[in-house]
Amino acid sequence: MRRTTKLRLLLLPALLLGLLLLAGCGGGSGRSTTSTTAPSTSAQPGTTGGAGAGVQVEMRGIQYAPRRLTVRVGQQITWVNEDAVRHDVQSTAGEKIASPLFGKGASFSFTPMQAGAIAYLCSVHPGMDGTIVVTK
Ligand SMILES: [Cu+2]
Repeated sequence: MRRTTKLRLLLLPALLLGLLLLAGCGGGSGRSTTSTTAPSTSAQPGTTGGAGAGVQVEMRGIQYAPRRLTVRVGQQITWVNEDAVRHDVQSTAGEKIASPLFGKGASFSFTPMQAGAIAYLCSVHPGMDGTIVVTK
């Protein structure tokens, strides 16, 4: 008898908790997780070449590579799509970049004219984004 009571005392909170969890799950359905804007991994030396030489960003595997790039004012950046799906380049901060969507093998070029940071993304693929740091 005593044993049963004890067991019930233990079971009841567990049961209630279970119900709460179930209710919580049911109510919150349909919400997709938004892409976490992960702080981009600390600057890797993305800069290549000297004055005037353009730099290339590959669009591969639904990512920009390199994701973070440092260029100089006036240095041309060319995005090349290596994926079978179309991508674009749309800036969200800094100098304005707005490319059309383009498919495999196509490219888009942009030459920054101001120092500063440019954040950009692909309007099609959540989480596909990049940063350009433009130095003088
Ligand atoms: Cu894309």
